[in-house]
Amino acid sequence: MKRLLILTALFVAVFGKDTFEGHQVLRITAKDAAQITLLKELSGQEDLGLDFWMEPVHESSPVDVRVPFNSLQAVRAYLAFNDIEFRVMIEDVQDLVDEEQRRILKYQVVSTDDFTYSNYHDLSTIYSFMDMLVNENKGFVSKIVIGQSYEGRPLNVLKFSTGSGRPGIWIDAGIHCREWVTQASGIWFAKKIVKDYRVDRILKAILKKYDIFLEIVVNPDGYQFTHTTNRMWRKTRKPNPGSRCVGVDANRNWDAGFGGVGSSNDPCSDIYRGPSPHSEPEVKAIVDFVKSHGKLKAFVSIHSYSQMLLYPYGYTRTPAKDQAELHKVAQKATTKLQSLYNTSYRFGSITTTIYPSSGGTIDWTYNQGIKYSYTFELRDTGRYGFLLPANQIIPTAEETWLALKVIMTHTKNNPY
Ligand code: 0X9
Ligand code: ZN
Repeated sequence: MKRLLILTALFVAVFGKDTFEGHQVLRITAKDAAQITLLKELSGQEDLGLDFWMEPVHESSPVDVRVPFNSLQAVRAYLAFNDIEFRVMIEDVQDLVDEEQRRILKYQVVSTDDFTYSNYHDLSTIYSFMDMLVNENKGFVSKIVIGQSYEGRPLNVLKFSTGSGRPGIWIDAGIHCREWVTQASGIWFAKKIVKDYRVDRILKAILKKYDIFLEIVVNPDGYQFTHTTNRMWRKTRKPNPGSRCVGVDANRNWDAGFGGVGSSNDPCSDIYRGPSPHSEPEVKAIVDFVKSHGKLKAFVSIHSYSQMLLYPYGYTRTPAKDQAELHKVAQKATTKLQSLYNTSYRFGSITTTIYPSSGGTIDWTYNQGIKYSYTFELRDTGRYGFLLPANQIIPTAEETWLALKVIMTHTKNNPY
């Protein structure tokens, strides 16, 4: 094993890429609040380098954590000593990362018909995909640049429109850059829309009244970083003054209960909220767009993983004013989703279904008056987590699309 570690260090030095050799993902099941407290203490031990894929918040939901090889013994001992149950979900994280890398094709695509939707792609390939789609569908698809990322990349939004002066429906993906199935699904949705908008009666009816806006890569700097340097990166890439740690959790950065429960003021935390609301250019760009558009009627922000459809709120236990309606629509959408491949989804408010978390996207959009504000957590439930194999991209996107159409149709049928 020592040789392996030396090799690993060498690999990082030569290729500049973090490796996850020997890292395991453990699923920890806390029995009670006391054990949750013990897990929170564990997560505060920065030297262990733990990466919580699911935060320890309440004993009702398990906690997934990536444990570096060097910390495995200590973590296992800590869990055993405190009589906390766990099992291994991923034996060796690097094996999955390697497999994923092998499948990423580096090739020049000339049309969106040649594009491989069943693969993950790097940022430049996704950006060329968008340009190709726009060129192939002039008059229907256009690209709007809503701002620039911290590192100066364009923040591209695709607009699908068959008329002018219409209200809009917003869909975004990839605010957490390591959730690769979300950007990949976004690409598939874009192509699906251009293939179907003349022939699918449901989509046609939606586009007769609404424009659709799709931001496939909300966090491009982070996405690039997950390809070049650290596959497990979650946050933005802006340095934090006075800290050696980089980045903000863009899903804690919105002005909705900012700084409250389920967020951190520690720049080294993966749920660091940032110095102030909308401090991240990637968030501010959407905020400005939402305000200047003024007529968005549905807002769907796509994450992974855990198979859930969530509505506000995350920062408070107080039910949203429209909870009953949001709940009914979520039920209908998840039923439709399940009808395709029998993928089962839980649904409900963020606080009661996943965990309390403040400063999240859809709490802000809901408070702006966008009633149909939803967050998806796509596949899976933890077998692969953020490393969902590429052969699940298309089925994931297909089933999610059915749910999206339910939400969009409900929005169309219930104008406000
Ligand atoms: O913690 C999160 O940001 C989300 N889970 S994830 O594994 N994709 O990171 C849940 C967020 C719930 N949504 C809001 N608080 N808006
Ligand atoms: Zn996420």
